[in-house]
Amino acid sequence: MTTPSETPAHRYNAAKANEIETTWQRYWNDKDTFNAPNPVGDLAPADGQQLPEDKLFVQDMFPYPSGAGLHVGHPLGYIATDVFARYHRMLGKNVLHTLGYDAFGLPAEQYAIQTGTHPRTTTMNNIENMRRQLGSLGLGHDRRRSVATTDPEFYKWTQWIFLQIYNSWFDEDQQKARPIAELIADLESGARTTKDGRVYADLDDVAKQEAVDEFRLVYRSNSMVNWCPGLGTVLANEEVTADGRSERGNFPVFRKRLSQWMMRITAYSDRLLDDLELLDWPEKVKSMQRNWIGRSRGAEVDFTAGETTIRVFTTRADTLFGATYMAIAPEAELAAELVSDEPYAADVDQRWTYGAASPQEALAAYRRDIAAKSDVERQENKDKTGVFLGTYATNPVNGAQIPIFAADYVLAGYGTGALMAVPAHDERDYEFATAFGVEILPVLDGDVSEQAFLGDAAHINSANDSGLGLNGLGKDEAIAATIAWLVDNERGAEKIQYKLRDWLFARQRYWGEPFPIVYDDNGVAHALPEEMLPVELPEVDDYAPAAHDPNDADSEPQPPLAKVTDWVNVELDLGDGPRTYTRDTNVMPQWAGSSWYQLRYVDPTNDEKFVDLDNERYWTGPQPEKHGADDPGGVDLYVGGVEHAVLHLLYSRFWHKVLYDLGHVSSKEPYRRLYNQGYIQAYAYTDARGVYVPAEEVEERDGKFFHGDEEVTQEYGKMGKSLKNAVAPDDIVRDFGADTLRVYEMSMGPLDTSRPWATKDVVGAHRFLQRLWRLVVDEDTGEVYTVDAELTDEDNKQLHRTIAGVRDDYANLRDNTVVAKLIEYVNYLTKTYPNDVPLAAVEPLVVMVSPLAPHIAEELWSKLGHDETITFTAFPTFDEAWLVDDEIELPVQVNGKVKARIMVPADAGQDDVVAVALADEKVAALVEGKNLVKQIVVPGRMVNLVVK
Ligand code: ANZ
Repeated sequence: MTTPSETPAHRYNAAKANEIETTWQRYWNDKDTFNAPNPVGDLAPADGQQLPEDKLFVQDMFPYPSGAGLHVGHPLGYIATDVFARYHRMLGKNVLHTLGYDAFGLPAEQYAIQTGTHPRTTTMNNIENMRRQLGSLGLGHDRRRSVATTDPEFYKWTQWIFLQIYNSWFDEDQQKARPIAELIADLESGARTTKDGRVYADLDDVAKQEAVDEFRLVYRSNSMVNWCPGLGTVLANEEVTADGRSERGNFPVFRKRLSQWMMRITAYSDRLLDDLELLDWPEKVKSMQRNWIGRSRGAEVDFTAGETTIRVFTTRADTLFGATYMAIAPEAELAAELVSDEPYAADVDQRWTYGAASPQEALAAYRRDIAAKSDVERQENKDKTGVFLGTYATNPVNGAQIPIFAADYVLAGYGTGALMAVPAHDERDYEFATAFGVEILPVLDGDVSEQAFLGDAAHINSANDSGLGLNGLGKDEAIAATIAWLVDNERGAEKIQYKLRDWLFARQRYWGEPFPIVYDDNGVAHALPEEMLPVELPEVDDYAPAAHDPNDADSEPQPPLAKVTDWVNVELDLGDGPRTYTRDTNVMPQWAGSSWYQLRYVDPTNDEKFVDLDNERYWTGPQPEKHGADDPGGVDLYVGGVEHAVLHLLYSRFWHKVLYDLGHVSSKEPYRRLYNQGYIQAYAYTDARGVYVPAEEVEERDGKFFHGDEEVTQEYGKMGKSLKNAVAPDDIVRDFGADTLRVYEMSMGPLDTSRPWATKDVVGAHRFLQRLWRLVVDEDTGEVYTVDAELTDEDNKQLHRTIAGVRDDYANLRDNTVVAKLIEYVNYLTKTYPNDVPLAAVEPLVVMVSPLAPHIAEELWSKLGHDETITFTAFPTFDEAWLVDDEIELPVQVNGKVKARIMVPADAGQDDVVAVALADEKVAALVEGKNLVKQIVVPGRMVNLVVK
């Protein structure tokens, strides 16, 4: 935007806005305006001054410092939290608000592999760029608290927390984590036995260590992972395509059992589920967490096949009489145990044999074919597959002999990895039974001719000679009766099952936190003592994991760190003299740092502890007086996208609970209140080939869209570089100023809904700020217009209403309606006082504007004669008296129909109201010459006149 020569010298335009913004951003930086003091430690006030008891900790979800920089969609939440933080500073609260960087991860590493640039260099550059972009928006962050997960001073504590978790076990009786030393003491004294019931004292040293390891909250396990030899790494399920290849590179992916670090999050299933009740979170997110944890109540039932017991988990024990086959996860040990070593009988159904001569061959071929399928695929595939194992099981309730299959819709990792199939009443079993010609036997009184009957109905065909009779019973009674019978006959028990799996906690990559673990000559793992932290990432020249023959399923991952032999092999004294060890060469997954960063914000420079308990208690401790007796504590407001509903928010709750159990924090939960902001979306345009064209070059003509002469197709959705529709905040700041961008983004609609970006609408927000400026400042001279006049009653009414409404809106994150109310008030003042606005009307306005548009507010505030920043000025209060309407409108009914509306004083008596009604022209005409037989006044609501 250029400034034509006739433009007044002191007009609020882009140039003016940029000048003001630079000035105030520098001021805030120089004065450390947004530094929030701590009770104790480095960040405590120097003079020992008391902190305000009232505090607010507001936090944005941790961004990844991407090389692409920010587009205008990213700061939506950051602006909203800044407005919220600024508002609360004006209420006298000590406000903690900062922003750090979740900076480990794949993009920097991929870039390093391609270019040889150290990921730290890339990461630091990206952080620098983001800081600059965010700084230009005037976000009031405490910069001392801005951490990056990649800083050794930060990841030292990530490793320390890992060790806390590693050195703990979960006491089922107390339902909490306890130090592993307490377990060892119990084992040594004989108060407890090992997991498999052995006496600890009888074991040798290695067996002792193994027995203890089985209890730890961090453990190594052989688990199935997606191994991609071509990329040299294991992949997450989301990184594998439907046909079992890597999303990146299109290499084959194999399901492989690998020894991996796991975290025992499942120990916390009940607490993670039950404590959701304590949280002020969107119901949607709570229910996503509930589903993810997936607690089902059911029963375990034992079937037998020869010597072998097949234990299944079922939520419908009441349907046992309808079990007509069993299905086992193909990769389960049990399948190998049960498979017959005889060839298939000559009369076996051909559909059951997988084209093989024997069950063993069939199972082997089947296992190979499904190795690459993901769990989701296996569950959702309607075309059921499987192989008959050549053996039969005995149904415990009626002795029926039912065939046993291996089928991939049974998951190895859920329940017992085996199920009793009741095709009549389970959709997946129905599909399988239909495909394989297995009997479908109804045990509920419903139609099963076309599909499984899933409704509720009385039981049929369900009785045996040994005291179990379910016929005629409903579901709950029948389940209870069956379980009681199973328990009496020692064939089963009640069981609670969870969907939640333990957390696979290792990656074979470079750019992550190294594990504080070394192995001795016997391969026994040792946790490093605290003094040896951080274990720093070694410098390397080659960031790539060792590649393998892409088709070699038997190859083993060799992480990049394994190549750094002089780092891997170390001599350490772990208490028994110097010895040589080898380091663990995995790194932690990207979720590690974000699982606890809020605690570091609280005490970022503490080098004695990850957070001092006094500081933690002040910022995130429970506040029963304020939030009720059940308050778990935690960050006061956490704002971010709903895409983090499960993983991040479940992992951080888990870590927090362990830290709570061990006494390191006073809060039970990391985030007391969660708010999901919507997204800024945008139109994108594709040409005839389906290729994106730059959105800013597209023109609309007669409802059609053109790029040059070519008509293009409009889509609506995400904003991003690849869609060529990203708008950089830098451009909007340059063309309008940061305050305009802030006001525009906040005014687009309710914060929790998504909205389309429209650069052409930004000017509306800019004009509002221009009007505000003009109300106070003479555009020609730069002098202020304000006068020391008394406010009229109408002025007071407008002002106090605005204050009341705006306070309520700010407190509830309704910044869009704040903007609407401020616009209205500015318009009122502009009309009433074009160039002599009373100071008493305009000072509170400037204060009210300041959370939204802090730079212009600071400038006006200083023009109005204040020397100090507006940041801590008390937010205006209102007088209730000005909120009551002195006149109200009432409808007047004559013989039941509304005929007129009258204005009466709010406190008018009944007789006065009737008098005003009768004086109304229309009413008078209707009443004239008639008898007024009844007059009813419903105060504040209406007048009803009956005439004859
Ligand atoms: C018999 C039955 C009859 C079942 C019926 C359901 C309906 P939720 O509720 O999700 O916990 N199941 C058990 N183990 C399985 C595994 N490893 N892979 C796939 N499915 C498995 O699911 C529990 C039900 O899922 C169990 O109850 C079992 O089928 C199946 F009319 O048993 B049911």
